[in-house]
Amino acid sequence: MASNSQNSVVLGYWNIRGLVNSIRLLLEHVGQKYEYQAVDGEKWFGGQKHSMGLPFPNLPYLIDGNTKLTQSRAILKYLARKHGLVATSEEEMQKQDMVDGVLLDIQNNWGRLVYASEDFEQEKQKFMKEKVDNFRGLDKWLSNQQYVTGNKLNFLDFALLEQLEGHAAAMPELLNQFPNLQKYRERMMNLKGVKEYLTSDRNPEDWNGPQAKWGAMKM
Ligand SMILES: N[C@@H](CCC(=O)N[C@@H](CS)C(=O)NCC(=O)O)C(=O)O
Repeated sequence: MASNSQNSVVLGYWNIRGLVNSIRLLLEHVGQKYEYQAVDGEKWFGGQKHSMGLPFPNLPYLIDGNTKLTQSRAILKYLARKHGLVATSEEEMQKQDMVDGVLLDIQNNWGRLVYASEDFEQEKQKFMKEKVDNFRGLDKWLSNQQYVTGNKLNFLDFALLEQLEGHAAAMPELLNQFPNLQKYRERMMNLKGVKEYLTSDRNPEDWNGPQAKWGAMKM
């Protein structure tokens, strides 16, 4: 079956924000219908994982007709191409690739902090002193453009928004020093569908898997 934006797609993941929420934010913004499958751990590891025809079985997964994808960035980029949210000029593509790397660095630091901290409160203070260069860079980057690749919305804006939401929830003080990021967050929040989703009961309450030191899924 051909992919079509009118057809509903299927998105599966745990019932947490984790790696899936930037994808959901994009879907909600463009108004793409989707069925969200909150996966059950016993079923997933008990057989579902290897029964779905996924070439690299993992979570999140996306099914759109014959298209079956895993890897959160691959899913986000696929949907971005489908809905025209990718860079088109060479200059935008350079910005897109660079910001993609910056956001993955932020995601890795975040993952270490929330999953591997011995003492979360202590590590958080250290994090706010030592791990903010990329936030400082983005604050400057966004001083003269509305979105991360210029003045046209890009799929990475949903990835950045979700990261800002997580950091703001875990350490509200962090964003106080970055006025452009605060304005950007407000701008993103006011995009069609975004605030509606984030304040709806579709948006999972928990941020991370059950083993996390912050925002852990309640079992
Ligand atoms: N690089 C992958 C990482 C995927 C991943 O680690 N998924 C975790 C949740 S965040 C999981 O529980 N996967 C299910 C599994 O390992 O079977 C991505 O970006 O999608």
